[in-house]
Amino acid sequence: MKPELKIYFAGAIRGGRDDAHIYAEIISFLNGFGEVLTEHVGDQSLTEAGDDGPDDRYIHDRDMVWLNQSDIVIAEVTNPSLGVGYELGSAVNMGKPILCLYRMDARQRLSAMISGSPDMKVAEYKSINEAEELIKVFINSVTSGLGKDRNK
Ligand code: 6K6
Repeated sequence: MKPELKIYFAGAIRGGRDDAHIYAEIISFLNGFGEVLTEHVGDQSLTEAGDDGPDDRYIHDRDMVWLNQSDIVIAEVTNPSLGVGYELGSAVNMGKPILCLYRMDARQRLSAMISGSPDMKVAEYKSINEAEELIKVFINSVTSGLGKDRNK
C-alpha cells in the first residue's frame, strides 16, 4: 500500500486568529486527501495570546520536523504571519511543493516575497468552494508526480 499523503497546513496564530474558522474548514477538506500534520492551526480555541502550551523552542523544533516530513505545504496567507512566512521560506529551501491561498477581498496586500516567489503557487479565492477546487487541482498535479494515492 502506498503511504498516506502528509500535508503541512500553515495559518496565522500569533499573527492573528480572525481567520481561524477558515483554517478549520480548509483542514477538514484536506483531511480527505491525507494526514494533516498541523491540525491545531485550525483549533478555534487556540488564541494568539495563549501561552499555556509547550514552550516556543519545542514548537519551532517540532514544526520543523513536521515540515521536513511533509509531502506538500498548503498555507492560508491572507492574515500576515511571521511564522507562516518563516515556514514558507523553509519549505522552499526543502524543495516542497507549496500552495498559498489568498482571499481576494482582503484589505491587506500580500507580501511581494510570497506573490513574487517562483517557488510557490499563489492562488486567489473568494469562497471556500473556490479554495477547495484550487486545493484539489494542486494536490492532483502533485500526487500524479509523486505517484501517491489520493481520496478525491
Ligand atoms: C499558541 C498560542 C499562541 O502561540 C501558540 C504557539 N503554538 C503553536 N503551535 C504550533 N504551531 C505554531 C504555534 N505557533 C506558531 N506555529 C506555527 O507557525 C504554525 O505552524 C503556523 O503555521 C505558524 C503561525 O505563526 P505565527 O507567527 O502567526 O504564530
